[in-house]
Amino acid sequence: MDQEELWNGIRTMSADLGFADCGCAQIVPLSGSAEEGRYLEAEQMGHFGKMDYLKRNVDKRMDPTLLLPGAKSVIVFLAPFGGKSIATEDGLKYSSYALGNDYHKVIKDKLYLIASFIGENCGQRKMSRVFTDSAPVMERAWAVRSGLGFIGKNNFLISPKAGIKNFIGIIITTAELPYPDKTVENRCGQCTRCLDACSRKALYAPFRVDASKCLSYKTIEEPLDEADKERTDNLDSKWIFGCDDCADACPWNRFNKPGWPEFSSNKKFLESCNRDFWSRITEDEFLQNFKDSPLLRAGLAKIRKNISR
Ligand code: B12
Ligand code: SF4
Ligand code: SF4
Repeated sequence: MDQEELWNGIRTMSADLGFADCGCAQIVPLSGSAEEGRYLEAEQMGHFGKMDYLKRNVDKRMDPTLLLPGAKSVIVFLAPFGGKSIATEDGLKYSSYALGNDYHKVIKDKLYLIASFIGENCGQRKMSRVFTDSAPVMERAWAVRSGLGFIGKNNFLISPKAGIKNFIGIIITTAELPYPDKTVENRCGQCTRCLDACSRKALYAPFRVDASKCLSYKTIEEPLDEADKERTDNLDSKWIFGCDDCADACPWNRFNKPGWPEFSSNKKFLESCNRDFWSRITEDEFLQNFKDSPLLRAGLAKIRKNISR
C-alpha cells in the first residue's frame, strides 16, 4: 500500500469504529515549541499541584520518538462521549465523561485494531504504539497539529465538526503518511462563557488553567491527605467526580456527536448513587461495582471525602 491508500484505509476504519474524526501529523520534536513553552510555564507556576507524573518524563512528552524509536507519525482520533453530566436527587454530580466504562480500555481496544491494520498493510512491518491518557504524550497539542481542531479558552481541543465532548486517542507509528497541511484557527471570538462558569477560578485567564485549583483535580487526582478548606460548590449540588462547568458552558456543544454507548452504560446506576449509597457501600462492593468505571481511579475514600466537604 502506498501512503495515500494506507491513510484512506485508516480513515475508513476510524469511521467504521465510530470515531468522530481522525488526523495525522509528522513527528517533529516539540522542544523549543510554543507548546513546550506553555507546558513549562504551567509547571513552573505550580499549576500541576501533586500530579508528579506531569513533572516526570518531560523529554518523552516533547519527543514521541523516545516512546517509539523511528516513529514518523502521530495519528489522532476523536472518540465522542457526548452527553451531559448527571445529578442524583440529593445533588451529587458526576461528570459526563465518567458515566460509562473506563475510556482507556474502550478506546485502546479500537486503536489496536487500527494499529494491526497499519502493520499488515505497509509492505514492510511497521511498528505502532497506542495511547489514550496513559503516557507522556501531548495529546491536545498533537490533535491541533493534526488539523482536528483548535484549543478553546477552556483548554479543550474543540472540533468544528464534532464539538467539545471528545476523548483523544493516539497512535504513534513508524509508518509515514500524507500529512495534511491544515490548521484550524481559534473560533472563540469574544466569548468568555467558560471563564465565567468556572466557580474555582481555575480558568484564571483565557487558555490558562491552574490545574491545582480545578475541581477535576480536586475530586480525582488530589491526594487524600491534602486538606481543602476552601471547597465551595453551590449549596444545591456538588461535583463528586470531575467537573463539566467550563465544557457545558461552551456553544460548541451543539456540534457534539452522539456519545458511544459504552461511555454512558452506568448512567442509570450512577443516578441512584446518592449520599446514602456512598455512606453504606463497603470497599469490596465499591471494587466490584466500579471495577470497569473511571470512578475506580478516585477510590471510595476519596469519593466519600468529596461528599463530606
Ligand atoms: C493532567 C490532565 C488533566 C489535569 C490538568 C488539565 C489541564 N488543563 O492541564 C486535570 C485533572 C485538571 C484534568 C481535567 C480534565 N481533563 Co484531563 N488530562 C490531563 C492529561 C493527562 C495531561 C494534560 C496536560 O499535559 N496538561 C498540561 C497542560 C499545560 O497541557 P494541555 O492541557 O495538553 O494543553 C496544551 C495544549 O493546549 C497546547 N496547545 C496547542 N495548541 C495551542 C494553541 C493555543 C492558543 C493554546 C493556548 C494552547 C495550545 O498547549 C498546552 C501546553 O502544551 C491529558 C492527557 C494527555 N496525555 O495529554 C488529559 C486530557 C487533557 N483530559 C481530558 C479531559 C476529558 C478532562 C476533563 C474534561 C475531565 C473532567 N470532566 O473532569 C477535565 C477538563 C479540565 C480542563 N478545562 O482542561 C481530555 C481532553 C479532551 C479534549 N477534547 O480536550 C484529555 C486529552 C484526555 C483524553 N485522552 O481524552 N486533566
Ligand atoms: S473543569 Fe471545572 S474547575 Fe476545572 S477549569 Fe473547568 S470549570 Fe473550572
Ligand atoms: S465557552 Fe466560549 S470562550 Fe470558552 S472555549 Fe467555548 S467558545 Fe471558547
